[in-house]
Amino acid sequence: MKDKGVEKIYRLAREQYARLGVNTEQAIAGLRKINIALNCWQGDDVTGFLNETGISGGLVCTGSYPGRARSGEELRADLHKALTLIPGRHRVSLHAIYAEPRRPGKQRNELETRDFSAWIAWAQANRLGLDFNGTFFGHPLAASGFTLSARNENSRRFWIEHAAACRRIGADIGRKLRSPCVTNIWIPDGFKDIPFDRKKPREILKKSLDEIFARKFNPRHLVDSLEGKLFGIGSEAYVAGSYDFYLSYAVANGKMLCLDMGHFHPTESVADKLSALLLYLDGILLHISRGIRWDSDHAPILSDELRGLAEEIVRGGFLGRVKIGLDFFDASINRVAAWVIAARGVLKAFLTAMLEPATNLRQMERRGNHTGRLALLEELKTMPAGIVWNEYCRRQGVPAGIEWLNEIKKYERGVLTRRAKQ
Ligand code: RNT
Ligand code: ZN
Repeated sequence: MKDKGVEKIYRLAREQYARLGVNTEQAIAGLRKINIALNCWQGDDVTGFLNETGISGGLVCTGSYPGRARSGEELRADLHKALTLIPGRHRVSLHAIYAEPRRPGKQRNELETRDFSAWIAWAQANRLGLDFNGTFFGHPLAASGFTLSARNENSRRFWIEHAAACRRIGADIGRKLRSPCVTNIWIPDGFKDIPFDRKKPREILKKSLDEIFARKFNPRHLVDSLEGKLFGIGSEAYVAGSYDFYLSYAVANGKMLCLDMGHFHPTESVADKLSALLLYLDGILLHISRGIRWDSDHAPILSDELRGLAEEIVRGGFLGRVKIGLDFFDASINRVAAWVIAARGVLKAFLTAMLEPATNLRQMERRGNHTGRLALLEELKTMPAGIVWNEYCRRQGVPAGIEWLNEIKKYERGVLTRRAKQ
């Protein structure tokens, strides 16, 4: 639709919201402040550039859509394309395997900031923040299924050194980009079958983390985060770094906890956890993902689950303490489109959360008017949030509505398909 049309319809939607006591301009201003970290690993099916054994750690990426990025240049070009179709200013989350060392064969425990200099220069040029993740999988020293909780001291040492390298890199990135680099640790450690000793790996993991975090960095440069999991492929019976483990560790040591939406029992609500956790934790990192039947890492969509999460963050006033990252990998659809669908979905979830008549709803609840609360919440579901969204996109100079897909089609014809033929 032409710009004039979008604006005109927006004015009607603004009035409709105003009648409920909602200021759409305030919601638009709030939405501008939200940064989402696009997960770089969606662009190449979690392969990376280090020519090691590739994905595993129980992670599975299915599909063979043409055009997977095979180098830093290709991956950055794809991310750039996606970012032009997502309104607002965002971030990119890297994994250690996306290093581009000059010397081939550089080991993960030897990685240095200069191995990420192309990413840093690109982020500076595009005014993007960067976050970071250690890569504790897809490596011969992770083949036993244990890394930071390994009984084998050689392996454990290697992974401690890797984590230490990641933190040094993260701190440098945060300093150079003047924005704290959230540096996340997720390890695949666990048993496929029922363990006899559940205690030992956790004791070792605690010791390893204590060694890793002994070095202190300026929190304006580096923020550490820890990601637990319920189970994985190959760690069905036991996961050393469980939710309970990391929650306790994070509270005791002032670390950020990472909640991945695919890492809980399917009936467990991540949204409901926030107001409890944030009474004790300074901050939370979200890995926004969509599991279907298991931790399948589908691209996030505007689901009730995602909306519920955004609502909790907005209602609780937690925006300053919750870092929003994407975590999924789907090679069955256009990988660049997947980022756009995911990020636009997340932003729409935040927009609808910001379009709630919070004062009114809070007052009803306080007065015990549960009928009114339910009625109003139902009414909100069919309010014209999509029109406010289109206006926001128009103001940000990003295609409103499904028009963004034309840009992807052009990119697919001009870049991705050609890539696949090379
Ligand atoms: C694995 C974790 C982890 C990874 C990425 C690649 O279950 O979710 O965050 O998905 O780091
Ligand atoms: Zn995750």
